[in-house]
Amino acid sequence: MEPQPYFTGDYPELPEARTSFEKFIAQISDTGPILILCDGDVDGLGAGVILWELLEKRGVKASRLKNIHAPKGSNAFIPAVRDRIMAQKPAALFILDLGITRFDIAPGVKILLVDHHRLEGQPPDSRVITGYQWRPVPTSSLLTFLLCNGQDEVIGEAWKAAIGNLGDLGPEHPLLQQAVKEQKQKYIREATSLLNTAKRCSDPDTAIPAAFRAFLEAPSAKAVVEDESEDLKLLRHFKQEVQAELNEAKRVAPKFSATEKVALLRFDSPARVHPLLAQSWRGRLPKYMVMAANGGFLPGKVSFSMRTNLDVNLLDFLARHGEKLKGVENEFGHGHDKATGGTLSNENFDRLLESMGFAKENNQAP
Ligand SMILES: [Mn+2]
Repeated sequence: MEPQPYFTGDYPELPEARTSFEKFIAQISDTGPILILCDGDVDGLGAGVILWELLEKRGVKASRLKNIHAPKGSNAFIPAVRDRIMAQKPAALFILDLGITRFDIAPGVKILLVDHHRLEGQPPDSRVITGYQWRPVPTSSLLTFLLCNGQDEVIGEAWKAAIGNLGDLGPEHPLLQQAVKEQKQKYIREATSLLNTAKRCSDPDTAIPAAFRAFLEAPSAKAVVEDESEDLKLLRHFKQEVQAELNEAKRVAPKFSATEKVALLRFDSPARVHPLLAQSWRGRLPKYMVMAANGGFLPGKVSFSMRTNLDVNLLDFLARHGEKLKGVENEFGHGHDKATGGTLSNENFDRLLESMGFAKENNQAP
C-alpha cells in the first residue's frame, strides 16, 4: 500500500462499524473456544493481539482464546484451514487481515471478518467489517484498534496497532502517533522489522506462532527489541536468514516483456522475500509493473509479488492475463490495487508469463 496523508479525524463509517462489532461480540456464547485467525504479517498480528486483549478485558478467559494461521504460502480460505477450525468446535471465529472470499470456511460458526483488502464475496452467514472503501484506507491493525477502542479499553495497545499500521504503510492516526512518540520511533521500527520476519522466513509455521506470543506478551516495543525470550531469539535468527536471502535476490537482473510494461525478477529462495524485492525495484523502475517471482518458496510452485508506481490496477491486470489459467481460483490476484501477487503451479506460471509477453526461457531462475 501507498503511504497515506496525515489523517486527523475519525472515519464517518466508524460508529456504524463499531455497532456491528459490538453486536457480534454480544452474541458469543459463554463457553467454547474463540478462534482468532489472522495474517502472519505485523498488520495481521497487531490486529490479532489487540482483539485478544479486548476479549480478555471483557472477561473472556485466556484459556478460551486460540490463535491460528494459514500454513506456509497458503491462503486462509482452503479446506485444510476449515478442517482445523471445525476440529476445535469454536463458539466464534474472527478472521483478520486475510482478505474475504465466499469460501464456506466454518459452516454454522459465528464469524466476523475484519479487513482492508478488496472484497470478493463473503462466507455464508458471516459478518464483515472492511475498510477497503474508507478514505484513507485503514490497515487491519488500525481498523481493529478503532473498533476495539470505542470505550478506551485498549488504549494501552495503541503501540501494537502502530506497529501493524507501519508494517502495511497505513495512514497516520493521532492515537497511534502518540503511542509511537511514547515508545520511541526507533523501537517501533525495529520491533516492526523483527515481527515481520515471521511470515517472511523459510519456516513461518514455527515463526508466526512465536511472533504472536511475543507480541501479545510484550510490555513495550523496546521489550520486543531487547528481551531474550526463546520466541524473540528465534525471530532474530530468522531475521538474519531473511536479510541474507534478500541480499542474494537483489543481485538478479530484471527482464522485460515484449508486449506489456512488466519487469520480471525471477529467482529461487526458501524465504518469502519476493514482496520485499518487488517493493525495492518499484522505485527504480517507475515506468513498469514490477513482478518478483520466487520458485523456491513452495515446491513445484512459483510465488510472486507485483508492485507498481504506474497508474494501473494490478488486480485487473492480473485478472485479464489469468483468464486462461485453469484451477487457480483463490491462488492469485488478491489484495490491493497497487500491491498484489499469488502462487501458481510452474505450468500455470509459464502460461501467465507467456500471456504477459515473456519468452519461455525467462521462466526459470538464472
Ligand atoms: Mn494488512
